[in-house]
Amino acid sequence: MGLTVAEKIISKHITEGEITKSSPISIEIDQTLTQDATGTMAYLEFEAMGIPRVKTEVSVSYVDHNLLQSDFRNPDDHLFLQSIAKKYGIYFSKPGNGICHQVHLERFACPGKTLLGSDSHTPTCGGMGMIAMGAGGLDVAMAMAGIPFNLIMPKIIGVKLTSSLQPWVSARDVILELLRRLTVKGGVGKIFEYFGEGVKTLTVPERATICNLGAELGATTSIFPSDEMTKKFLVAQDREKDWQELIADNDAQYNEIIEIDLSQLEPLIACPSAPDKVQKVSDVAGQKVSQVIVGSCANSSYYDLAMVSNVLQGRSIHGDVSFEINPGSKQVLENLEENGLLKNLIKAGSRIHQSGCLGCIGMGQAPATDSISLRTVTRNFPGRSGTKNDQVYLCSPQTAVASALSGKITDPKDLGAMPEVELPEKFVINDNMIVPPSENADIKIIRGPNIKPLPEFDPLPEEITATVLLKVGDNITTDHIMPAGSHILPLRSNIPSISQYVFNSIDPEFPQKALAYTFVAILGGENYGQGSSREHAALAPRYLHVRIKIAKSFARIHKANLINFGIIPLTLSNPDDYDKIALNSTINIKNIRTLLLSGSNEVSVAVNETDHFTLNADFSERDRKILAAGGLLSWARLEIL
Ligand code: MIC
Ligand code: SF4
Repeated sequence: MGLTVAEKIISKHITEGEITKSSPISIEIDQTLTQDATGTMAYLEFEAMGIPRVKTEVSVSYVDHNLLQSDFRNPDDHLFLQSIAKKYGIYFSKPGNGICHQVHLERFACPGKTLLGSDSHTPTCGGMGMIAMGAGGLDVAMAMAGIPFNLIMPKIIGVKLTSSLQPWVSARDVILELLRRLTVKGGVGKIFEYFGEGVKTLTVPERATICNLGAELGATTSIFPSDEMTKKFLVAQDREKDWQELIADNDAQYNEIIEIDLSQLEPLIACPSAPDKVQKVSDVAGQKVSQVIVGSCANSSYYDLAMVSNVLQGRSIHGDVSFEINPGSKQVLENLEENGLLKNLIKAGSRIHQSGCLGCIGMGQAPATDSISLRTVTRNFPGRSGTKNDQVYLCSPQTAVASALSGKITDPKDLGAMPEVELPEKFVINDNMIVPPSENADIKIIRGPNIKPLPEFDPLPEEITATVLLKVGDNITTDHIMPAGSHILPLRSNIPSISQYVFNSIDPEFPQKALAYTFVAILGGENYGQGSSREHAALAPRYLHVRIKIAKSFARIHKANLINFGIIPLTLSNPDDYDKIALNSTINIKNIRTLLLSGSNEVSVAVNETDHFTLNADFSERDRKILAAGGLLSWARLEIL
């Protein structure tokens, strides 16, 4: 039987398990990436392993999330990251060089390779024909130490693209269409592999946009083949040597096939406050907008900003709109300048910021009260923009610029003929903001006073009696659990301090209450922990004595992070039991350690000493040992390091 592209890459990298769906597998990781917000912790974890130099082919440390040096803490983190990179054999992408996924796609991504990144949008590089996955920082630290990555072999969904996009309809609309059809939990446990004639019409950055936002489906990753289009992009990046053809065999079998006729798509938009609340732009057109942002790892490539520039030529942004450009990378900015495209942006009245995540993660650019903000960013979870009750809509750069011109949500087709965008045959390449690792390992690590050591955690006891201190509904995001934004991001390397913000928007008293108990439990609904890969959403609750999470279902990366930090994620065997467990109930699980280690798939809990429920304990053998040891680092120290 023939193989899909994903299966071809996985079979070259597999070290344990079978390439059949649902089998636990381990795969070798060729490349890693970290960003500053998850990276400081990942490198503290890597240091704790005592390995002298990374064992990957390429590891890159990016600084893109927190660029706001409002006091010493942020620049201290940057220096820490730079010195660690030098010492351990890691490339360092300086603050201002761009968003990790955009820069990685331009300068490091290679067809056929595996990439693990401590950021949930790592699948962006699937646009280059690689298996690129998001994970918690500790999993990335393990990969840097040469330890294979463990996951459950996902289902492979073939997405057949036919025909080609109409003018003004973009790659963004392709993935918005999938989000409309499948919702934010429709991709859990799946790889989306694109094939069909329509694929050939999409450039690598367009493919990257689609793979990037596959993360919002909850997918493990998304992937395109590596073909002539891929070669063209690599030639333009002066990296032709990295190209190899990689296409699915004719008789490859997908677990399921979804078809999208590109010519039938219209401009789409995700309404507040979830990436899957998708409607046609024409159905919500006419609402007044006060802020429009083109940026983020989803949509700030050269093509995106060149399109915006061409649309703006000879025009002016509407008087009531703040129009902001967050370029994906310095390369994008430099090439716009080289090709005379920056001037249209400036003349039209755009606010041009440095390359980075910025408002996408609430680092500035908060919208005004009761106003609509239209963004090309990845997520519009409630409050993520930094404003309470925000109204953030997500759309393509084409829809964004059309709306910035008219002052209201506008279908770009209303602008008449779409301008052509010419992609450079060769980009201007200037890697002077990427610092290569040092050959000399005798480097002093610079550690500012805000960088605190990793907390140590106890092994799992035999019996747990925990209090349910929080009961939440479906689709709780890691932004709810461990918020980001300009006050909180500087604390990412200081667990005692950052833990004070856990569940801040749901129950600001949670941290104080939790510390008063020995064990705390949390009850959630479906898709608990969707969104960001931030391991702080597991690490900080663990610091606050959370030891059990019970939910109807969990998002993949969050579940892995919970296990990595010794919090037991259990699912309700009967979802109706959710209503029977009240806030402040006491939960008792006897023999938990023995049950887990014996491979039992079920545990019985006593609620308030009277009711008894069965919970599913769906774990691999390795997960069980990690939970018993109290977390991945303790287990690794015992068994593999
Ligand atoms: C995000 O988009 O939510 C982030 C910020 O990039 C996160 C990482 C983080 O919280 O540091 C992600 O997607 O993993
Ligand atoms: Fe940065 Fe936003 Fe992309 Fe996350 S989603 S990596 S915050 S640009």
